[in-house]
Amino acid sequence: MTVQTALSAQDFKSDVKPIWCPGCGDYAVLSAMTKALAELDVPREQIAFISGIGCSSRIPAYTNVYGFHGVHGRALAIAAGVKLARPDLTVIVAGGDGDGLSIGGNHFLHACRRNVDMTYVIMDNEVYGMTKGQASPTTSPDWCNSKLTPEGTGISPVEPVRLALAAGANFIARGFAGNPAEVSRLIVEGVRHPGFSFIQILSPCITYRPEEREWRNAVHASGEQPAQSMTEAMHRLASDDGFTTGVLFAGNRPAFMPARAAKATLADIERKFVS
Ligand SMILES: Cc1ncc(C[n+]2csc(CCOP(=O)(O)OP(=O)(O)O)c2C)c(N)n1
Ligand code: SF4
Repeated sequence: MTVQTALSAQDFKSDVKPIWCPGCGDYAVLSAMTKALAELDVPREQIAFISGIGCSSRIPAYTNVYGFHGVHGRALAIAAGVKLARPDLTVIVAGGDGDGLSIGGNHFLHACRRNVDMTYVIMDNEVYGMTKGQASPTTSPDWCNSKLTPEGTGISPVEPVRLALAAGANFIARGFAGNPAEVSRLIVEGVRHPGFSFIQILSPCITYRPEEREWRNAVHASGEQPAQSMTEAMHRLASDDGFTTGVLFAGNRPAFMPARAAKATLADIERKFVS
């Protein structure tokens, strides 16, 4: 890969054609992501885009940067390793609510707490899309999937931004796939903010949750400056309806970076691999 800068959003799209269902919210997230990558103006070879497994986790394949389509629920562990080994890289992680909050829930907590400098995007459709429509941790308790949970799950859903705040994430935002310009801005801000940035993107699964098309009528911009203290953010999020978009919290915790990791050069890492 040659070193280049000042690329357009189109330059960050790969030749691989997405196989998402027509109308899936993830198309808009991809478009917002490539626009954000262009705006960040980081050379392509300096970006690592890491995901788990799920429809949404296919996204790195559709971008023209280094990518790793990993193991279900383990994207954050891989990403933290990449960032600690190569602090010079811009590390972005993406996946679904099932990938990140169910099988990957433990890793999510500790990524927030550890505060490694990377940006995590959850494309939240409140369902397992890839495996044909099971309830996920963000599914509301009364959603009736006739085959699997005919009477709903009856379980309180996880609220990802509240969870992220309680666990220590340093930047928290929410976007909606129907507003890709805002999503793009949130990604840029998340990447530029030091430490662990978490962005929940409400991204409708039109196949298994067609009613999510109505999210467009529910979302509303926060209209406030991001909360800067945890207390203020907790206070605001206590009355959040789950559809407020924008940067919800911007903290000032220093990013985790052990001195030993920051000193390793690419040559050091190569030496370790061959020895
Ligand atoms: C270890 C493991 N367990 C289960 C699966 C099956 N599996 C693949 S994707 C997925 C859930 C996907 O849901 P989500 O992360 O919300 O992404 P979406 O497809 O909705 O974008 C599951 C359970 C798997 N691939 N690996
Ligand atoms: S099943 Fe849902 S999440 Fe998966 S591609 Fe189709 S619309 Fe998107």
